[in-house]
This record gives sequence, C-alpha cells and structure tokens, in this order.
Amino acid sequence: MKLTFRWYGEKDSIPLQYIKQIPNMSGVVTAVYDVPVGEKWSDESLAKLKQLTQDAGLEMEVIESIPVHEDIKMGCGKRDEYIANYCENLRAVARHGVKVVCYNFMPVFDWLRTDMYHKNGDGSTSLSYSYEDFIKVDPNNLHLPGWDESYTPEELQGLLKAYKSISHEQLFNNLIYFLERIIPVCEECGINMAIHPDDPPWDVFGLPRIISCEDDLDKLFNAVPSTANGLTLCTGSFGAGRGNDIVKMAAKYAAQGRVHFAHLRNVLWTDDKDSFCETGHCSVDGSLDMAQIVLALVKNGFNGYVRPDHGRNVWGEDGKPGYGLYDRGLGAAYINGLFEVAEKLK
Ligand code: DNO
Repeated sequence: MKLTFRWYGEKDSIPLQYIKQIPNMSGVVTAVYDVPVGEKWSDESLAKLKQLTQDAGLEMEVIESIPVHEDIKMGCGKRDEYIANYCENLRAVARHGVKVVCYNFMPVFDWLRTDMYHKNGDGSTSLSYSYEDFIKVDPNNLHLPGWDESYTPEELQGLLKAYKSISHEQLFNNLIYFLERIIPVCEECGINMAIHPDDPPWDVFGLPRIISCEDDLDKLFNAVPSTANGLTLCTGSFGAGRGNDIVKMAAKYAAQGRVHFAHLRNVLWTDDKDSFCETGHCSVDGSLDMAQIVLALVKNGFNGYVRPDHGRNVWGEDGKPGYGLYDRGLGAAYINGLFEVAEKLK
C-alpha cells in the first residue's frame, strides 16, 4: 500500500513538512479548490500543487475530488459540456502524474453530520450523526453544520425541488452515462476512478443515494466492467450502515482489482437507530474491525493508496473538523502497523 494524507492545498493550516514527517508517508491527496464545480482546471494550478508537494518530498498521485456537477447527476442542462470538461481535467491531472481520482455521485450534499464538535468523554471532539437530531431538521429551512455556506437557501431549495422528480434508477443511469464517457479517457491516460460511497449510506431529505451497499456496487461494476471503474473503500461511510459487511466487501472488491483507494477510519454505533459517532481509528474504539478489514484487503491483493480518514480533535488542536493533524497522524501510525503485520503474515 501507499500511505497518503489529505492536504487542502496552500490554504491548509498543516504544513507539507509535517505530513512528510509522518512515518512511511508517500504523498498527499489533494485537489484544485478555487475553480467552480464543472469548470476546467489549469495546468498552472496543477503544476504549482505538484511542485509544492515534490519540494516537500511527497507525491501527488491521488486527487480527491474532481467534483461532479449537479447537471451531470440530474442528467440535464449543460451535462455534456461538463462531461467534456471532466475529461479534460482527467487528461490534465494525468499529465501531472495522477493515478487515481476519487469522486462521488451524491446529490447536493456529500457527507452529512448533525454535529461537527461532538464532545467525547475524554475531552476530544469528533463528527457525529444523531438520528434524533436529524429528524428534527426541517428540509424547508435547512441549516446544516458544514454546509451552511455552500449554497444560498434559495439554491438549496431549488436543488431539493429539482431532485424530487429523479428516482434512484434515473440517478444510476446518469452515473452510467457519465462513466461510459469518461472511462475510455481514463483507460487512455492511465487513471483509475474511485467512487466514494454515500456518507451516511442511506437517502437523506428524500434525495436518492445509489452507492450505499454491496448490491449497489455490483450493479455499478456490472454496468461498466472496466477496472478503471473502481472504488474508494471508505470504511467509515459504509460502516455507518449496519447491514454492510465491510470485511466481506474489502475482500471481494480487492480481489476484483477495484479498490484503488481506501479511507480507513472507525465509527461507533451509538443507538439502535442510525446514530453514530466518529472515533479514533483503532478497532477497540469503534464498531468496525479494522484489523480484519486490512487483512481482507491485503490477502486479496490490494496494493493501492490508503489514507487515514477523519480524525478527532485531540490534544487541544482546533483543526478543521475531521482533518486536524494529530489524530490523523495517530491513525496513520496505526494503519502502518496493521499493514506491516498483514503483509508479513498473509
Ligand atoms: C469527507 C470525504 C468526502 C470525499 C468525497 C469524494 O471527508 O471523504 O468529502 O472527499 O465524497 O468525492
């Protein structure tokens, strides 16, 4: 595996040098952040990112994400133009040595939580999702932690209304339409696409979600068989869905050569509904067996990119929720240990 770390570009408060100091760190996972969704990324922006990471002794082989415009997801408006731009972006990142592109196909919202600063008993804070808090949210008057500034209230209501007429099947067909056009470009320029699962893995506010479980993945891979059509195995996202057997999924999709990227983190199920809280990475802290997941990956030939995912805020750090330095650093150390043992003993 290649251990990586998410880095939000020059605006990230974590210096590249600190990332490089994490044992066995190979590179960063990053993106061009100052271009509106759907537009083209310039070679200059990519060259600059590449230069900065290279100067710090790090690689830039994974992009997370090239976001997908809502017109593509809804199958309307300027979708073909946005797909053409997407293809250009794939060619551009490939020219800068990128091998994997992580993306998602979740309507309107990407991840969703009800609290970004959930206070844990030990004084650390983490992202959490409470079923009780979620059902109190009024979809007509949405205020969501982390999303409040992404859309104006009118834009948000417009999007929610537009999606009312889009079924799961239509959304899936729109994903396939998109993949059928971009995967040949990926094959030509040596990129693997790694779709990120729905987080959490169920419909929210009546919005359809289509990458939530094993059946969804089977359907996706059957429709577009190229292995360039692959997966980001995000253990925390799938793991919030209690019906998902992550160890089985890790083994199955690694064996198919479809796991191009793994986000490794743990979650703790906190009630008998859907609620969960993000924890430290270790198995003992949450509901997922991280060692069995890593073993399943390694035994089935996984040799892709890995990153620690959301960390808590610990040791007084006031980091970007989920993306501080300390707890992700601890996660990285733990991931190194799991892989070393799995690879030696497999
Ligand atoms: C959350 C991330 C996601 C991920 C996107 C990929 O912290 O894992 O936002 O980057 O879903 O497109």
